[in-house]
Amino acid sequence: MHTCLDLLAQSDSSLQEALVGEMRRQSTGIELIPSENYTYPEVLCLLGSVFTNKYAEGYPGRRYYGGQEFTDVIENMARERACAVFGAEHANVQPLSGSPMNQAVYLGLLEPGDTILAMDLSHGGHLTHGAPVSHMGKLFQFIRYKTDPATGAIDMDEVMSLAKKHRPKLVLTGYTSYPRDMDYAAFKAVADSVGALTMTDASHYAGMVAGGAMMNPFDAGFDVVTTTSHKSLRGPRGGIILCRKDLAARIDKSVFPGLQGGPHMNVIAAIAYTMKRAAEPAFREYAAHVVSNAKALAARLMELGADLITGGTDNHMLVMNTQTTYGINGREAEEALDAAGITVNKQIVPDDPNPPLRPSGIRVGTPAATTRGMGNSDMTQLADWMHEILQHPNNTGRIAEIKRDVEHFCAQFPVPGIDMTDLDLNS
Ligand code: DSN
Repeated sequence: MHTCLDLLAQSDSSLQEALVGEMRRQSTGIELIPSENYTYPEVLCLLGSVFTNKYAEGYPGRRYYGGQEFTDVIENMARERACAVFGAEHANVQPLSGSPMNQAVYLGLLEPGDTILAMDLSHGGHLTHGAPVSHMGKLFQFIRYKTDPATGAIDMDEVMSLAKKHRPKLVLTGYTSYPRDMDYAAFKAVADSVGALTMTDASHYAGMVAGGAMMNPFDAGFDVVTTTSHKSLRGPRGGIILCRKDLAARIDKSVFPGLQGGPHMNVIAAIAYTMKRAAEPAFREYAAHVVSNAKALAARLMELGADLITGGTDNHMLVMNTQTTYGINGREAEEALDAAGITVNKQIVPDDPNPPLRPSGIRVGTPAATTRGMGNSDMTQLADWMHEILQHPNNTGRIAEIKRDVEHFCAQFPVPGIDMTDLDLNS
């Protein structure tokens, strides 16, 4: 980052100051938002590369502008590597991020007004899975399945009965706030029983699928898998649609020219790099470690009395009901932890009686902490700090002490891509 900081020092010192501030925040605090991660230094380099200058509407070999000899190389590389990592027949790496990625699938494979069976937002689904406030929720007829109140797990009997009743054209799995793996074979059976297509939005857990630590929906015969590239995969902020070969033309046409214009070629270069890393043996170790860290964190928090949705985790995240555990809402919990340099996000829980900006819980995840090299015993320390803070969220003196301990602890775990000597610049 030297060049960037040096350049900004000459031309925009206010921006340089904010950048150094963010670098310091990321280095001295513990990132536990399950959808965040620290990307590779090579990804930061490619994002800031001259590929950002290039327009490349179309696809490799079929572009609407000249000068594509290198953009074609990187896009083909990204597509081929993504197919190899996930065992897919076709990949589209142009979606600008997660929302257009999912929209492109619905618009490419369905007609407006068609029915989609997907997970309810408050039970862990995503806005693009048909929340009434989303444009997709207005354009398509979404039927929402929920989790079983007794276990917190998806109720497959309910999924089957909703499918029989509403006969969806698409059965959608995937989540942003649910701490378990999916029974893809059961979802496929539901879809087959009504002749529906199957899709998983694996954005949160694609890193664990790539690394073999969670199940791969294609093994159960799924038609489409979507994923953002910046969460557990550690890549740039982008989207990838993986699908069967016979759906490829409809998907590609839906992304461009249906929904988007020029692809972000700097992001596609970075996705190519991310897929190379995801295929390496070290990534398998990383994926397993993310899950073992989440289990260690969950185990210690539960030992201390935490009420976790589904009573634990099989993936990279846990969802805690802070209202029932500590008598505080998710916003109060998020703010108290933030004051100690521990970053989580407030989260609605199933059928939450509270509104989204003051929900009943928080979401906690381990991809970023694992990237920094934190291990199972570090998770115990983290849980102990979290418990103490959440028990006494107004004890500002003690929280300030914990913040100092957190900073000291974090100094052992450098953030990839951040040179600590840069942080002295504006201190
Ligand atoms: N914002 C992402 C998440 O945190 O889960 C999903 O889009």
